[in-house]
Amino acid sequence: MSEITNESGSSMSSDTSTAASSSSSHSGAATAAGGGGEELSPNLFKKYELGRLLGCGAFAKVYHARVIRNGQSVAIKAISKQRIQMGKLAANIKQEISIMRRLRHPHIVTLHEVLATKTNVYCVLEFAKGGELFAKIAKYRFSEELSRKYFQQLISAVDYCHSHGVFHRDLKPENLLLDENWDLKITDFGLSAVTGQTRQDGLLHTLCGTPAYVAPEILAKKGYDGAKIDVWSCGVILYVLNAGYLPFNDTNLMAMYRKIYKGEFRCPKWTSPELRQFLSRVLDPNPSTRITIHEILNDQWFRKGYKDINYPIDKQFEFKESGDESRFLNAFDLISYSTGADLSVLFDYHVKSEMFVSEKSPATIIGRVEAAAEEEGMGVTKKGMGVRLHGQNWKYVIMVEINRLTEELVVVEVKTSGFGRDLWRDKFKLAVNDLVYVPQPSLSGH
Ligand code: ISQ
Repeated sequence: MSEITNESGSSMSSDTSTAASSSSSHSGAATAAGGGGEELSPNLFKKYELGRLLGCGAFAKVYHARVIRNGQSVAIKAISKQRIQMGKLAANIKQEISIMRRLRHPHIVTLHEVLATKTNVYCVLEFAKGGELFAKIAKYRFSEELSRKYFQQLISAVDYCHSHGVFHRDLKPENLLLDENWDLKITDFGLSAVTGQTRQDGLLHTLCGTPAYVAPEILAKKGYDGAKIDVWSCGVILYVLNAGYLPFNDTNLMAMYRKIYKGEFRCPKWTSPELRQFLSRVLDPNPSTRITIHEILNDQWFRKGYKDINYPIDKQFEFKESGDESRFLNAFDLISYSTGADLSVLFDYHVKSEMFVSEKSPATIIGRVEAAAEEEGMGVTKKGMGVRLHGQNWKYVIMVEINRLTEELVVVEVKTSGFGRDLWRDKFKLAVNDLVYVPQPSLSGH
């Protein structure tokens, strides 16, 4: 028997660690495993009957489930606590949960409740019966009207998020689901940032997002405006809805980045002149001239058939307001850290990557890195257009790789592990700081 805690902090007992039995009425549930590989009972928390696996990512698995009391469908996201013990990631999950609790919109997947065992955290989510929008795009080519309808629903939800100080930052078709009416539902706020995370310059600084959807200013790694990032991703999504394929794509990652950087895309022949014109304003590589959400909401192409969406609150699942915003997080914290063991050492091999763009030559950048390595007494091994720095007999490593982005610019990717990460942050970053390219606002927008 293991202890289960619900979002209000109260406890109940349930057998969650036993291997799944054949009592499940859903095929595919019999050997369901939690986000951490834990075997889940098909009778989860004596409250949910676990069904088939809907999807899985690096840190979580999503299952279909039914509320035993009323048979209602839900999606349960099982997140491995062992994996989220890695300081920052734990903060991400907590942030995801607290963000989702604050958002109520017809086109955003609702978080019903959060439960936890010693090993997993379970987010009980609204079930989107229609599955991934992405799967539909792969099957059908959408008409301009249908593309516009989904884009309108997307923008309505994104506008709502932004007005609540929340930026998604990882919008892509895979994060867009459809409900039983084939209406849009946005999910996965694991990478989103709240306004409070900006630095003094008011810009966000975490490298995030999926390459094909990443905005050019993220590549520049000089801080960016979360709202403009989301507008860019919405533009990529609109392009995919209309074309059925990505606007910026290449088997070579650097070639793809180059196209993103230049905002270089071609619309398929069936694209109307109005949509072409609109896309060029959304996929403007210059964030300062890129169309804003406010301007989108007033755009002629966008407004066709658009009715402002109301935000009805689903009373059945409405959270009881305790007036104490930290109550839930306290309960979550307690469970998260109650295993007692410091597992961070387990994840020391975990490699983290960050990038910056530079106008300097690879030789200049490598020279600067090597000089700093010498000061730190680290070993240096040259590798292609890059260098590997190692300390304490390769116990910690910093890998610096350089790739050309344009004729003038290179992308420097820095991979760190263990103590190497601290060293890069505290010593090396300072040594290369003045080599980082700062984009100049252009008047033409390109
Ligand atoms: C809701 N319904 C279907 C699939 C899902 C995947 C992730 C999160 C929520 C979901």
